[in-house]
Amino acid sequence: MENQWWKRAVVYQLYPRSFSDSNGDGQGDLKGVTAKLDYIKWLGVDVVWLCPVYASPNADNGYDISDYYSIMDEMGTIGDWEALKNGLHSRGIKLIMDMVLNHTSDQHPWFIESRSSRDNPKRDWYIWRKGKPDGSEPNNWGSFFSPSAWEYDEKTGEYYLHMFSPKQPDLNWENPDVRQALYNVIRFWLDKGVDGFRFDVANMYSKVQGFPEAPEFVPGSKYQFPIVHVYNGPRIHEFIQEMNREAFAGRDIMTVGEGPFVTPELALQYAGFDTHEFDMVFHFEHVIKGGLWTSFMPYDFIEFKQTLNRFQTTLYGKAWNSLYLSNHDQPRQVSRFGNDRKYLVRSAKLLGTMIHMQQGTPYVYQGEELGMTNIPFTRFDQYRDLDSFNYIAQSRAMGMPDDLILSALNRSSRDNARTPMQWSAEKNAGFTAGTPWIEVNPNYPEINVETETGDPSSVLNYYRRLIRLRKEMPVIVYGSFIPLMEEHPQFYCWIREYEGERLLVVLNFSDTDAGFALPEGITAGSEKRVLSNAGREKLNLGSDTIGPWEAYVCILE
Ligand code: ISL
Ligand code: CA
Repeated sequence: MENQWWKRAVVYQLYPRSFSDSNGDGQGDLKGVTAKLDYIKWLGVDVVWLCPVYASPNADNGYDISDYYSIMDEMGTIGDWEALKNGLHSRGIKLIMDMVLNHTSDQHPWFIESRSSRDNPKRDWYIWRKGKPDGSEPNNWGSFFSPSAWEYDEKTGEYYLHMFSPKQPDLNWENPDVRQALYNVIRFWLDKGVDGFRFDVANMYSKVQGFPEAPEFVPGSKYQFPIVHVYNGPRIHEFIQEMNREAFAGRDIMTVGEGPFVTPELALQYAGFDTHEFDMVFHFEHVIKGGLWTSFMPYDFIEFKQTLNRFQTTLYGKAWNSLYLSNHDQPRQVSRFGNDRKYLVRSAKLLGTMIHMQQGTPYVYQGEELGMTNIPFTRFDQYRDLDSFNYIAQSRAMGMPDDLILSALNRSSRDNARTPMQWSAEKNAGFTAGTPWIEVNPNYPEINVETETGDPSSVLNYYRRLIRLRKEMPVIVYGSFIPLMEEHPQFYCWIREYEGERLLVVLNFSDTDAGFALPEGITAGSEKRVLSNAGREKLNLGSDTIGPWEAYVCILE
């Protein structure tokens, strides 16, 4: 069990559209990524997760696939992809691909056929339903990227289901031919030498058939997110086990399923050591507590700790955690959970320490290792994401004033995470010689790879240390997790324990000093420093003062 490579690995999530542009068209591409492989190697990560690069009209930046077997024009060619894969492999880095199997683009030939007539053989590959007798949608289901989850199709007089945008029709997983076609896709990429997959919304494949009305989720809204009908549906484990068996069992790969609304108990099933589903899941409980679009609200620190601690302790020895605060759908972590003004560097390091010292596989989202922040857009037309546009339209319809909408977007929009990677202090942060598809964050002259590489006290060099430590200390990979001071309003602390070795992690999540004392019942004579983000040499275990956003890690002796 302990020799699976993905347990010891650190994954780097790469959003290629915003990483590096090789030809000056303003969009990142595969050649751009290949040109930066020495940086990725130097960082020390073991795996790259590449967000979708398949053929796509890009309604949702590649999460709307029109051909699973080819590369989108803007990204390059299949030859460019091979060069990237070989470049990674020759450096000892694995490549995992993003797999979007819940839906396709409406431009996918399967859907074009499906919508062509009611008796087309591919009709049943998607989810078509008649409207209600009054002609309205089949039910009240709301989509994540538009009000209704149903789109009316004039030609055949029926509605199709799209849990995301109307350009992303949901596949009908009840149809075994659909499942086989998707397993072929997985096998194709495995045969090309990929080392695993991140499965997009992997707990949405099975929907409650009969399509009942959704209970109220957003009070008073005409359309409601059918959380209970589309997530963790009745056949979900059967489908995932079948996919595991038929498409990838026996291969030495890693799989991670994206799972909004996955509880620790469900994670035991999705990512159990012997459940034959995925190696791990991304749960969302610490980032969308209670629902969607909550990232613009201040978060509840105690609840945040409890949530993460519950995953840590419930999964230990039975299933594997994935560790993240950031990805391409979430605002920048230092802006949301840290202090991106007065304590930018300190709090960025503290958040990295939190992720890397917990039990599971850590994911670093591009730019996180620099301490990249949310972007201070002042106008709607600076935004690019369809989710942001949907939010603007729906909020305006509800009568919300524009300045409030803008301030919510500033804190929550997915575009915060999608601004170009900041390579240097040169024009456009060194991302492109042309005009970037989305504006570069104006803080790039200070926050960038080149400047931070040369600064031993940078966030970047701290991340390199975090990544290296995992290789050197088995307790970080395999240790159990013992939460401490769970009710403390400033501290997030825990102990990891493995083969008699104990690692103490002390994090002050606040702008003020906090008084530390090792809780009663925990005995230690002394401690030996492993890591500090504040130049601390020693910690007095009986009584000490921990500064704002200070992180300290030590071995208890
Ligand atoms: O971003 C969200 C809401 O603001 C999330 O609910 C997001 O839609 C959810 O995490 C699913 O995300 C994945 O599937 C989407 C795609 O847009 C995201 O980029 C992807 O990560 C549809 O494919
Ligand atoms: Ca380009």
